[in-house]
Amino acid sequence: MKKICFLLLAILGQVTLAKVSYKNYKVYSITPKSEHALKTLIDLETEAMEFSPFQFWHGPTKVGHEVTLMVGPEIQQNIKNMLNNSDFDSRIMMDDVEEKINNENRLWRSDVVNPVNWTVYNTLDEINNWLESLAIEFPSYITILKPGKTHQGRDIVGVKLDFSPLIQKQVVFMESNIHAREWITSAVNTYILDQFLRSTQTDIRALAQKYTWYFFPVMNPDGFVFSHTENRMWRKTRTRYNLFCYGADPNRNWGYQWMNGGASQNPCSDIYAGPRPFSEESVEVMRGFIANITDNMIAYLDFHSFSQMLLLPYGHTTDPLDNYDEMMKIAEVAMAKLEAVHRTSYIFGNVAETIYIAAGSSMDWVKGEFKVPIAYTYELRDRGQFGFLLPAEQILPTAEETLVSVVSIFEEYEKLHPTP
Ligand code: 0X9
Ligand code: ZN
Repeated sequence: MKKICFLLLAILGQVTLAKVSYKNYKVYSITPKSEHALKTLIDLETEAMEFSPFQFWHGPTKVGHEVTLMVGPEIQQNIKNMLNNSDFDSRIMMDDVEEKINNENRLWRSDVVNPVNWTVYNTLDEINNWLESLAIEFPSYITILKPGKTHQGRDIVGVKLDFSPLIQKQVVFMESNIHAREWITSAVNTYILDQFLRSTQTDIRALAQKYTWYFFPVMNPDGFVFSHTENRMWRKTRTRYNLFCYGADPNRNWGYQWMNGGASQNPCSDIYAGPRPFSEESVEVMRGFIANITDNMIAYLDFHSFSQMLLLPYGHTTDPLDNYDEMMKIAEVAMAKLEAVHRTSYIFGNVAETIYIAAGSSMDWVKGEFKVPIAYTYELRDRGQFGFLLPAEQILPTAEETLVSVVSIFEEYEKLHPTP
């Protein structure tokens, strides 16, 4: 009996204390070719628990649509058996996830006071300290914002950038890292902010000065810290929902078409929508903040990874938006400009059509409630070679090409709606 208790304690200790290892985890790209194959994948997804030795990076949606599945060594053989069937197309995308995690940040890390330089991925403290340093360096233009706290008591930190605070302008909101593990997204967001402050390029200067900007590089600080310290593949918030499972998906928790497709009521699922809309403190805080600045909001951009896509609302339906044609036209030009920088190709279109049905996102809430004219979700690099574990040497090129496309979005919009 004593022995068993000891063993149990040891296992629990493993589970709660040690950093999760993904040694010998593989990532499969799988395409279900029949309804039966699709159902097998959906059943597997429903089974997923917090400590299951597998995790969907992109969940099953429909026949013919690619799924990304990470698989631990203990069930490798079972998955192989499952896939050994003409109902599935499959290939291995990644051989050892832990090796990719170890290589992700391997560049030289400077020990100067300010380590945000887009050659490594930064921690929450580093990002927040950097934002504070901008407020000191550019006191006339930058205001630090702390609209409230997360479930674990962390500040959600953002900045307002305004080059002419006395003149009222339209507002743009830029969010990233609502999903914890998508580290490239806050790196790109902070790069854009930095360029708006320092670039001497005329098109960038003109854009920066034209609007009032809100940057929130880390929308989900609790999850982000957890993805740095405990589990690199963490996606959700950190609210405890039962004995084993934590977190709701903060991009399924917003109160527009909540739970209307592509979301789950299982607290152990990676797309758990939460017990009710705005149940997550961080989401509730940002709802209050954003609702106060929408009067004059012209654009809402949110950054995710990975897949190389530019997505238009909505996530619950394939019905076109009121300004669908315009949004598609702008996307086409912006993605061509993006591709011209480093030959990175993007696809674009409605969320539900291009990626999958997904209701309850921040972008859909902003678009649905406030009819903000420009609303896009980026799925940044790559297409799956590294997935969420994009090597740090790709931060700068990813950020450069994304900035070019952001400039283009606003230029194209201006052409369609010239300001007098
Ligand atoms: O599933 C998501 O939340 C996003 N993809 S990710 O792989 N980064 O998790 C897609 C968001 C789709 N956006 C809307 N529903 N508007
Ligand atoms: Zn995401």
